[in-house]
Amino acid sequence: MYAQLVKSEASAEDPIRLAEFQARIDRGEKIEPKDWMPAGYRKTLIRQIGQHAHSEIVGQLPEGNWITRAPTLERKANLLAKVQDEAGHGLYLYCAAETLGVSRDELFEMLHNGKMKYSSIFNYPTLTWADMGAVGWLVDGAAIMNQVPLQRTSYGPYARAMVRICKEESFHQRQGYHLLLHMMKGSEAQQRMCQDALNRMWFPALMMFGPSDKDSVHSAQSMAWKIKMNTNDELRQKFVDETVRQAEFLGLQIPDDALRWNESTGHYDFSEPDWDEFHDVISGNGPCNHERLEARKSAWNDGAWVREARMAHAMKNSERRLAAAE
Ligand code: BYC
Repeated sequence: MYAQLVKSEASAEDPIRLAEFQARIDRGEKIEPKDWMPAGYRKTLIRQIGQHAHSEIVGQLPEGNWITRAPTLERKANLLAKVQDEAGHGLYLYCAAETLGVSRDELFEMLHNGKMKYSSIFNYPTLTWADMGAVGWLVDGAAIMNQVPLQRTSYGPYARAMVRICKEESFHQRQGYHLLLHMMKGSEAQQRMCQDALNRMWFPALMMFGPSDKDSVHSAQSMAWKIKMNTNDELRQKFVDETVRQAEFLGLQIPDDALRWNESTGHYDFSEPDWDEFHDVISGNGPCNHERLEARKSAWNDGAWVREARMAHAMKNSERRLAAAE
């Protein structure tokens, strides 16, 4: 459905219309669903918002795995609330994507057949309880760094969805950090578990910001359209600068020998992630890609009866309303 929309828009694009659209973006105006937009703008938004929505619901899986094993009732309640929040974020984002003319079914189909991506980070396993802390601290921390500027993105429904998401992400980040603070006051075995979680998650967290700027395919156009507000490297650097101090406070060591404060730039220097590993993971060959996708596909298939029952109920209701009107 949306493919046809994009095609017809592309054929109707003339330079004056494109220039007017760009002028609106440059003036900082929000673009709303019924406004005219270039086909590429619509397509890029569907790709980014869709990928973001998929990341939220796939992101429930590594943490959902630990709800039954949380060590206290309070931790269990926190984790449960966080995982439920991620489902909510998925819903706001799918709704924002739908305003662009793509249906929820089309988005799920593209997730299931591998045409659309979700964040690379969720293809790594969560092996210990300390991973729940590291996910909150690093993964939600990276998400906040990326998403706070998106509250000012040019597409109205996306910008508005991001406001609530960011508020909730900051609770998520703090619950992760609090969990690690608590464990770091515990036994040596618990402290080792925290360090091990950081060792495994540090570079995958850096990969969440996408390839380095020189290899980023979409950044230049997305920034001109204010779909993205910062480059991948700018946000990665900001994340490193803030996270190093948080690691020091926890008493944890960032697993990077090249990490050091650079007086002249006013930032930390750090090692690049292994980009071959990144490309492997985003092309479907990470440690948990298969498991994650299978879990999403089964959830979709197992829920078919609910969707059918709701459709049947809606049909009956509308038939009743029609009969009453006659
Ligand atoms: N994982 O030209 P580039 C969350 C793909 S947090 C997978 O730089 P772009 C959550 C990219 O899609 C995560 N794929 O792309 C947190 C493109 O491939 P296609 C979700 C990645 O779009 C806690 C290709 O690489 N957040 O939800 O300008 C708990 C070239 O890259 C990744 C968002 O999605 C990656 N890490 O920039 C639960 C935020 N990086 O599409 C949930 C919004 C790159 O051409 N998204 N690729 O096949 C963005 O800001 C941007 O889409 C990115 C990538 C910075 C991620």
